[in-house]
Amino acid sequence: MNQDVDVAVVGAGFSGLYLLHRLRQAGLSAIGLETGDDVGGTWYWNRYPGARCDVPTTDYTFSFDPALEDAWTWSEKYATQPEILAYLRFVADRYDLRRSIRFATTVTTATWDDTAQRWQLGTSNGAPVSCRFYVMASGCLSAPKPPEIEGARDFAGPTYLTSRWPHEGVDFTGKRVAVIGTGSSGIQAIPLIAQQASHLTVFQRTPNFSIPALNGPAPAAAVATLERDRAGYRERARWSPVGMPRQRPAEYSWQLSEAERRERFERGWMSGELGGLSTAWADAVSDVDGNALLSEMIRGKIRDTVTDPATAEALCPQDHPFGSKRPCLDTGYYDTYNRPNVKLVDLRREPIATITRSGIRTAKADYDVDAIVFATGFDAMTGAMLAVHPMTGRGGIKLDDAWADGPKTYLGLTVAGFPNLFLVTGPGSPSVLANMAVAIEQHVDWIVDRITGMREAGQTTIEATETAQAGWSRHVADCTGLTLHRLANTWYTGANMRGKARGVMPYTGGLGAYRGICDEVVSRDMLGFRLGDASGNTTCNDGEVVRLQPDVRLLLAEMAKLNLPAMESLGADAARAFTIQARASRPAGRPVGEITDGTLPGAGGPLRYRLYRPATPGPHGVVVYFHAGGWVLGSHDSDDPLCRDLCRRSDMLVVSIDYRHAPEHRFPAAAEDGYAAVRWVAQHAAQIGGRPGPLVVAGYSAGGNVAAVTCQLVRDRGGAEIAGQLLLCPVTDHDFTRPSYSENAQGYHLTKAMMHWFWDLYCSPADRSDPRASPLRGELTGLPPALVVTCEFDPLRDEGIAYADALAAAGVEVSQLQARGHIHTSLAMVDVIITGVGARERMAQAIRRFAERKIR
Ligand code: N01
Repeated sequence: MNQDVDVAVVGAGFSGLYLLHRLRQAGLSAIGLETGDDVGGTWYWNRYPGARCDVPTTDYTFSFDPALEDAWTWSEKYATQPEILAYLRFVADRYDLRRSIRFATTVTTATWDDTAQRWQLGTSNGAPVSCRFYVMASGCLSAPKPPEIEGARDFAGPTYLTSRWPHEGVDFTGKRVAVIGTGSSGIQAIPLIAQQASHLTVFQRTPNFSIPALNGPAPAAAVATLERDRAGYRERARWSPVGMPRQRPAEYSWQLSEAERRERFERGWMSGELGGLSTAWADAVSDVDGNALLSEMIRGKIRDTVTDPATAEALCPQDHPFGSKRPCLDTGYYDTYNRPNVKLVDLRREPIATITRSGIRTAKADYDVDAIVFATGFDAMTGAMLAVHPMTGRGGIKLDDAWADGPKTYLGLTVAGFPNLFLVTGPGSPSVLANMAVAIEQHVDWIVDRITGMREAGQTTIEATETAQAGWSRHVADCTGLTLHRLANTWYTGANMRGKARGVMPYTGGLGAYRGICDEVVSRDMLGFRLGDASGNTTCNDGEVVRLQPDVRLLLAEMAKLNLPAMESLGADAARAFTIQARASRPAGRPVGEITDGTLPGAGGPLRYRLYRPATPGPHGVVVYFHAGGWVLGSHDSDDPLCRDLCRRSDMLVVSIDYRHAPEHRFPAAAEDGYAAVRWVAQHAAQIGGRPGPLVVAGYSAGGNVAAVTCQLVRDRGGAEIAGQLLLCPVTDHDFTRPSYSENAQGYHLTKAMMHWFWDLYCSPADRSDPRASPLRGELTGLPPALVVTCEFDPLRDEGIAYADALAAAGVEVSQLQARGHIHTSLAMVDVIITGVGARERMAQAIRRFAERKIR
């Protein structure tokens, strides 16, 4: 006989408990299925010495019921496992949840019955379960990684897994103990085991970054902040990137002096919070250079603490940036290696050969021990879900086949092909990168709201579409590009498991942004879901919820809040003043070797230029650069961050020209100045410290127009040799009928109305077909090689592509970079739009290659 319920919930940890509570409140029948014999989830199993949370208890707690918060007081800043388990038992009792949970019960199989529109679950204990909705609340770190070390079964003494620790505890007094693994579990357990054991040998394969937890009572300031406005604090947490309201720094590492960086580092180190260091400066965990400074300071702390230099060096992580792998919080971890009874074995120098009857044999020695502790981690994020085997969706599809190349989900909540299955904190959701308590509440609320909403609408099935899921995978990957997680081999990427597909599994775009996206899916008529009723009728608003790059999306959202006036309504002078003011708020560009200003003769009088010289010894190849601004706005320094970036990445000298602007100087002033400037730079390359010979010409937007026109003029009139042209989102034509003008007419910074305004100020309609205004209409043969960069959400996209296609048709060597998810302005926003890094690198490589090919 089946047990029939509306919803089956697998797991009775934080997620399962809150789910059962909400489902019951909603009047749905539900059963919890839990392998353990009590509630607690990860806090039920991980009872090793030293186990604590690494998110402060002021944050690591349920927030759905203020009365619950009043009823419970945490005793420490970071609670121990017994206290967290006691809290979860308290929650289960308070809401009388145990009566809905079948303990000591593992879900063995799960099968979708398309006719009944129900899931059928096989269980290890008791009746099978038939449910309309099936929710895996089984945790991200709950399936232990099998010990994969040869000989593990041969050891004569006891072995322990940190994640399956005996309930009665273990007494290591007088014992020689080995600990294998130095992740969070190992790093928490090692100091306590060292205090008890007669001797401890730690077998470390990869050192981790760890910072002192400085545990104690919850800090008074944190408690006061919370108590002053608890509801407001919790709400800010829900919309914050990591589920904890914390200040984010505005300053980048290169804007701070060494002393300022040191001061911030020490403050972060003494904060006793993981976020204390990752927010030391704006690029601490998003940029390799900003991170290297931080990582080295942490290594300095390790060297200062550990007295034996060789041990200290072995403990210093060198193979991954801080934060790319989950950093640890510890209590006396590094000090432990100064104890006479502790030895570190560096498995990079002497790998484990086998475990023997009496201990561990490495490539260099035998270490005899009485007990072995495996702190070797988990089959993270997917392990517990795939442990339900088989999990069979619509048409017989198996989850392990669907995920053979890595997990694919929509929002980390659902899987195409698996109707009415929900995952709590599944792969593709912020989960382990956020405060789990807050992440879980968001997921549970979203799931229960969908189920109740469907009940009201008479719907019985919900399933993600393939389109939505593929779009989500792309967005998750785009977000990954904003972080350094891709640079480390970790359980985040599946790299800790032999044979597991690789890829960053959690959503790195931030919890607040993610919450907004989940809400958007609902407000856009359940975008990307197919909903059905009992008669087989379905509705589906198919599509991708996020098509912009994640940082572009955030930028546009922030700009929308500012409610800025339309540029074209301001008049040229006010628009100029406005853009100068706006520029002042952006990050200063990174240092280059030298920046100098000068003047050169233009077509109608002197023009200012700014010269960016690399820090490397010259002479350097030369790029003449024309700035953006619709022929109306900007100057030789207005694209400063982009010019610095091009200079640094290409190792070339960049000369940015302040060509004349409209409406004071209308067409063809800008074009003629472009030609004059290139000719002058070509003739004076050596004088300004550049390498004489062919130049590269580059330009962005209207500057791209000037660059393209200049190349045509130089071909026709001579006066310089051009090795190549870089055209970033160039204006190439005056035709407003191309699709990108209607698709991206507004909402993406540069608008169609602005382009009309720019054209009107610059060039009368009668002149617009002149190739000096619309280079697409000119003769294109014999032009220098080009890289044309276009952005997907730019009104100018299609004319850029048209120009590249026309160049190719005319026999010009041309490559295109079509930047997906970017807007007209995003690639120039260095250090703001991080996802533009790849495109900026490609542009720099291209100009360098143009120049080098000509030299050879
Ligand atoms: O597991 P891990 P964990 N031979 O995978 C090593 C959360 N957590 O249980 O890196 C030798 O991080 C492995 O070496 P390597 C937290 O999110 C939170 O410690 O693969 N060594 C590594 O050193 C955390 O990140 C809390 O080279 C082997 C270690 O074992 C996550 O859980 C507390 C090996 C495994 O580290 C996982 O942490 C605890 C082998 N064959 C955990 N196989 C808090 O809240 C593996 N290793 C504080």
